[in-house]
Amino acid sequence: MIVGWRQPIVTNSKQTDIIAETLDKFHVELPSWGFANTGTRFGKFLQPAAATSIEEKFSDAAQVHRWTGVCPTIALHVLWDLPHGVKDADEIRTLADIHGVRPGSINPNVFQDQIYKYGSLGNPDAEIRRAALDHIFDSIEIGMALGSRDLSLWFADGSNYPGTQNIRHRRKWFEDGLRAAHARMSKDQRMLVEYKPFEPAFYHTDIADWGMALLMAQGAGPSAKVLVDTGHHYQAQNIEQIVAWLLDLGMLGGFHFNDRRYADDDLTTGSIDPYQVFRIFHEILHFEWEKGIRADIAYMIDQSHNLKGKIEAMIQTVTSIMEHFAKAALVDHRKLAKLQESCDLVDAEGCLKDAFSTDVRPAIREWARAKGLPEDPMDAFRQSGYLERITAARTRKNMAAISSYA
Ligand code: PSV
Ligand code: MN
Repeated sequence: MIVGWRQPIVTNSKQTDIIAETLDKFHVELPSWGFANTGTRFGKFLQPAAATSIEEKFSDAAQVHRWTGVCPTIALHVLWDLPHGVKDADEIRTLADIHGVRPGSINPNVFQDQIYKYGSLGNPDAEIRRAALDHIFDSIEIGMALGSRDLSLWFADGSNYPGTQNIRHRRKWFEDGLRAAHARMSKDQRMLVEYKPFEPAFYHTDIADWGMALLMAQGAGPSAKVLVDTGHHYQAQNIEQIVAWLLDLGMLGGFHFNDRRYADDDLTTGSIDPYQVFRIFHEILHFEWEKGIRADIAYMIDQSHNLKGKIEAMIQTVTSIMEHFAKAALVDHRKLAKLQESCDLVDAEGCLKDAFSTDVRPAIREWARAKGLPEDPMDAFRQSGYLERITAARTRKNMAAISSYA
């Protein structure tokens, strides 16, 4: 006998049923930008198989969905994916039909153009604020044309040097802009307001944290909610507490999943702090159990890998997210609620840890088998020959981009 070694906790048949039921209802959205060549501000390492067009992004996203079964939608970034605005909607619809992946959240881009050097909706220049708002209006129209519900707003606005911007004026301009955007949306659309405490602005960011995003969303109108990007927090911030508060206030709209070591690192979800992913899912599933309702949350991935193969990185992420969601579903909510009431600290924490320590992979494999999906999505993808095909088809295009860098 090896002293100190404990048998891993594996699922029993009741738990396998719980996991199957949970995964049946689970979807996570893929980011179109996760399939294209992207990099850091120091440079890009271009990949021969990276997607070079919106068609290739749909095709790659469809692969992830095909092997995992839980990614039926793809988030679109307007300037990158629909450069001609709503005129590109027909092409997107055709691609969705061909590849069997629907357009998901629509992400306006009010950070890339030269005019946004000093901000978009927070810019002191009223004409630039207007240009940003017009782009957001166009994005709302795209959402309507594609039947996609969520308008996902992230702003790079802020300043780099103390004293250089009027923080209060900018706050008001944001409030006005978001209210105007909300008034443009149809009743079926939602606005998600994302926050970020740093980068690219390093002194102040106009929507820096969940409290500011909450106030902005509440000020915009009833269909505006907060989007939590797990990378957009300071070290040691308790993200699951933010999640619990937003749930309780009916203001949690969605997630951008990734992981972080230092800042907004875009690391594979669960690669650095898997327990945190679990704790976030636990807060959601415990809320749903207690209230007897399903929280209306858009689960989305926001990762763009520079070093790992892009499709493999996405499959690895989706698999990790499924595992942590499944583990969170195994928490004995009734028992935990009682232990919390009686402040039975050791056993309450143990109850959480038992679920976290359970090896859910056999149950997920069983679920996949029952769905006609491969038990090992990564292996199925590797066996499919897709990567070899796209590498052959795309290398020249991607290499041309490399030589244009030289
Ligand atoms: C910004 O860091 C962000 O998290 C926003 O969600 C953007 O839309 C996305 O990354 C891609 O740049
Ligand atoms: Mn994000």
